[in-house]
Amino acid sequence: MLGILKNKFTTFISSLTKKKEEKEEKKEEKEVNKDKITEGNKEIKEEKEVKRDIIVTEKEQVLSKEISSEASNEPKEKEITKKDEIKKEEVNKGVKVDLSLISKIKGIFTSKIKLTEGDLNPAIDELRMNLIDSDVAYETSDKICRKIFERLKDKEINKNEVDKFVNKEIKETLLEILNKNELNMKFTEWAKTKTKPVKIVFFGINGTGKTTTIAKFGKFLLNNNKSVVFAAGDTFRAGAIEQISIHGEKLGIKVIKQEKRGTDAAAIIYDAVEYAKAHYIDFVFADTAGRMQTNKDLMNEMKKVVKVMNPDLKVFVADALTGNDAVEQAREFNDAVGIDAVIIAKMDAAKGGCVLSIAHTIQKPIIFMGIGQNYDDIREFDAKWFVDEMVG
Ligand SMILES: Nc1nc2c(ncn2[C@@H]2O[C@H](COP(=O)(O)OP(=O)(O)OP(=O)(O)O)[C@@H](O)[C@H]2O)c(=O)[nH]1
Ligand SMILES: [Mg+2]
Repeated sequence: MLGILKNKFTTFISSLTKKKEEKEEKKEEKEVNKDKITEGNKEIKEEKEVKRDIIVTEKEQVLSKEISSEASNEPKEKEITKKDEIKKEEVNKGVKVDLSLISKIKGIFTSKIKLTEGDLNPAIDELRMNLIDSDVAYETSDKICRKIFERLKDKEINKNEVDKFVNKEIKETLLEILNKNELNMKFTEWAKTKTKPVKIVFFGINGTGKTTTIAKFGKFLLNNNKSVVFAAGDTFRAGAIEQISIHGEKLGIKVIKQEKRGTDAAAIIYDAVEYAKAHYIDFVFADTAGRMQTNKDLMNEMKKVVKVMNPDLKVFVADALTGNDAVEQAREFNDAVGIDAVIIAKMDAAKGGCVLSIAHTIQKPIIFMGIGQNYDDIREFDAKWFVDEMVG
């Protein structure tokens, strides 16, 4: 599901690591060449010195022979001492090479590298394009990239830990975006802080997955030993009342409804809340008609529902497949009634980028994800899990 996004981040990390490695290799190559040149120069110099010493020794010998007519052992001794020195130099030369080798090997494990602006810019530009390609809105991609750039710029990192470091910084950046979460706890924990019945209304445009999500969410609560009642608040679309009734029947959940299409949605939802109070039911879920943010009448109906129901949670159901449109819709619904939380449906079929965009744009918690068409295809949103899935 998040494979594509994951690819983008791993490409980014490995491109940075590779770039750094290539640079380091070139640097090492240059150093080795420099060493070779220095070593060569040294050898030439030493050779010259040895030659000069030998000439000097020969000259000394001639001179000493000239000065003293008596045969003396001195020049021979001198010759032996010189030979020893030459040998010593050769041994020293060998030790020097060994030492530089050891320090080089050690350097591979300990030396640090710096991620410069020059290293980062092309990789960040590519990451930005890749995120946009994965349905992350431009604004959000840019924000993520700028944050990552600031975190990485001029950081000194152990050479063999570049990928680990970059990976950690990306994850922290994404968590910062996703953790703008006022629920900030598991849904069931949050629900315990509310008085019974906990009232939740679901909004969104046509076909995003509201009714299916209500059914799956209801099943989730039943699994957690909670009771729930549905309000058939979509009185606009033909077949909507029947659709939620069928779900209710299959799951054994009571549905409060008016058979007649066009009935006041707020009145049905009010009845459902009264029913829950009278029967000590834990939750009331109100379905609503799908609406375009441009449809004034339906948007006004939504405001009326909010006024009458006074919900504990106004949930926006986003369709992950609509990418950037979902972000725009979330913003407009939020402006109209103030969204408290988001459920992202159809994540099983989407690239997943809209999770980041919605969290960043409306700064509201994502509480659940729809991951298929069966009742059990819903999971509580966990930012850490999501980020681990994305970045690896
Ligand atoms: N693959 C997949 N399909 C989903 C998911 N959630 C909902 N759907 C499908 O999306 C379609 C629309 O779902 P509904 O629940 O009817 O959407 P709605 O928002 O209530 O639509 P309206 O009532 O017309 O506004 C259905 O075919 C669902 O099976 C999901 O998580 N994954
Ligand atoms: Mg519906």
